[in-house]
Amino acid sequence: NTRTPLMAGNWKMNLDHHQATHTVQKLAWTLKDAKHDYSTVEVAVLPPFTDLRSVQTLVDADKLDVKYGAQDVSAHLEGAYTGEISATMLAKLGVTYVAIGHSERREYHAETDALLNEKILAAVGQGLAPVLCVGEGLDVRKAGEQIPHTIAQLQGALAGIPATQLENLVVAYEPVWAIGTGEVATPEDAQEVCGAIRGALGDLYDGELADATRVLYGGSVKSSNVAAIMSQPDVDGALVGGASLDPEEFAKIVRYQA
Ligand code: G2H
Repeated sequence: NTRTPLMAGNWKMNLDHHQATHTVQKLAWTLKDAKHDYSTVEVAVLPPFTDLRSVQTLVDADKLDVKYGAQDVSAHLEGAYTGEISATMLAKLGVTYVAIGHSERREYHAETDALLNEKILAAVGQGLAPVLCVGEGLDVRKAGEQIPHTIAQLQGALAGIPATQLENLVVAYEPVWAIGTGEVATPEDAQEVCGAIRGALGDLYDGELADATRVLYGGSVKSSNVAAIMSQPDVDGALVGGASLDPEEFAKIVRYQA
């Protein structure tokens, strides 16, 4: 396949803007020392909103190949929505990616598939690449319903959005039971659902879109387990939480082939 692997660090609510600058600088230096070729594995960080301007300034000044993104976006483009951040604002900051529907947003902010659908439209309308997060909780996994559950989330979030707007779509499969728990899905578990996601994209759209869309795995990825997960044919990268806060560890994850 022609999909360039993507390693995206989801910092969640960690690292202030000083720490963000240090972390990205250290990551870039470590990858430079390792002579990392960013065209073989793409690297992105998703810092808190308050860090984005600092990260942009650093990336521009040092001409870094590290991309950056946001962890959420408003469904609205402007107006009386106190506390929200729009896709237009993110686009102005040079943001490439935006996570949409992370399980922590679904759980703590009651985000529904219908809302995520609007957020995806807002993001792609401003040229941002959505990283749509899907995945089942433990009860669903125990019932063996992980595929229908995850595909229903995918269908709900993409409902009515034409393929022409999804050229930059990324999907992240994050089994909730594996998030921040140290409990990692087996490579076969990851492949099973990532493959089903690609199949569903083919059914919803066509083989071309399914083939071009990167499907990431997320959930307790670290340097010691990333290679096995990446060996699976339908896993095109990782959404990394805790392990992305340490730039040396994250660089090792990026360099999983080395
Ligand atoms: C899942 C993941 C990053 P962690 O939330 O999105 O976090 O790697 O800490 O399990």
